[in-house]
Amino acid sequence: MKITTASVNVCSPGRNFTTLKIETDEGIYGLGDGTLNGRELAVVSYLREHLIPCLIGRDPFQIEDIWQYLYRGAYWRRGPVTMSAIGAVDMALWDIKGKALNTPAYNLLGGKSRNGVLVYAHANGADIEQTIDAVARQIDLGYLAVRAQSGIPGLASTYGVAKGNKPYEPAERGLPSESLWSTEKYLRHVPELFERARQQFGEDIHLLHDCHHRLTPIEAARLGKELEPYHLFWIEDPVPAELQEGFRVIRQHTTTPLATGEALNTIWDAQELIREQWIDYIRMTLVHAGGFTHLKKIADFAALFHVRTGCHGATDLSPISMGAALHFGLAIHNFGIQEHMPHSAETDAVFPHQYSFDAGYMYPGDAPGLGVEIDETLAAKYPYQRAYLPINRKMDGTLFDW
Ligand code: EZ4
Ligand code: CO
Repeated sequence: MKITTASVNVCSPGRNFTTLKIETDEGIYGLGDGTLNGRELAVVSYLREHLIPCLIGRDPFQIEDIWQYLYRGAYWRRGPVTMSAIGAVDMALWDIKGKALNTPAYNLLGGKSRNGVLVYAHANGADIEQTIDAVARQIDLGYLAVRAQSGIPGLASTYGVAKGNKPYEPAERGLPSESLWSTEKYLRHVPELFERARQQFGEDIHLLHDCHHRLTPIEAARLGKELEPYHLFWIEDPVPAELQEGFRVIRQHTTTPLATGEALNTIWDAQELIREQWIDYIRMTLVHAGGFTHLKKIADFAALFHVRTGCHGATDLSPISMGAALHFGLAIHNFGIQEHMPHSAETDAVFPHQYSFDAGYMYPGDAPGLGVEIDETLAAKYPYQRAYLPINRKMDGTLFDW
């Protein structure tokens, strides 16, 4: 089999998605997600100008060699743009191989290690009571694990909290919006939220929280300690993760489990975090971390150090990524949990898929390959629109982490 052509589709059914389609001389094609929220066209250009020309004529079954060719062969390595582009190619190649061998991708990864993929839902509200109501709604839908984010008194807006009862997930069209942040107000508020949540829901439900990179290590240590009585499943991204050693400080002070990695791209970004056992869950995704070929190596390395996966799965990743993540989560042994935000109806219509949710678990389906398609005619009705993630400043105007 040979790759004959490849093309990139960017559509915006509510938000932007980048899809790579690789076609072969046997009529089989594969799809990969290359979406990088707020920086989409950098990946599109990387694919169109630099990767696709290298793919034509290659045997799509030589996945490892193609991966190494694109990664090592560039000389310039790592980073979100490069790794998302390689991730899209890799996903599409696994899709082709599954279709060619007439088997779902999880079988190419070693087969099922479990019956279903535990997922966590998002719940948010303007204040604690509204957040508690939102958690209750997710439990009613059948979720066994829920991430809770609440508005903070004295702050007009914060990460994770939508205006009204809508699902939350930027980017926004137009130039970046700006919000104001106070770590002091945040740290006072969060333990109260989880005290209230445990009173309401008992111990059986898994509760999670995303700090979204906004604390210093010692602040995160304090939060982790104060949350210990409420037995969170994890706190996520307590600090920005460029400084892997920052996690050592947090770890010395708290038994609250730690998760990070949604903004990391290679094993080199996380190897100390994992080897030193400073985290419990690694959140890198197939799309932003070089596809199955690379994430499998990260997961296998993590397994040696009792670190499990907790892959990012917000709605800024396309349904192709979601489907792929479910094959991955079903197959690998050290799976922990998978993030799940349902996509909008428009997005689901553009990307018809085999995956499903039932009673807290998701299932990738048994279609060959990834089991996610794209309706190109419908996609064409939603042209790309520039959008940005928000900017965050401290109360005095200092630019801060969003
Ligand atoms: O902010 O995917 O856990 N989920 C997250 C997401 C990220 C977005 C960035 O594009 O942190 O909401
Ligand atoms: Co996050």
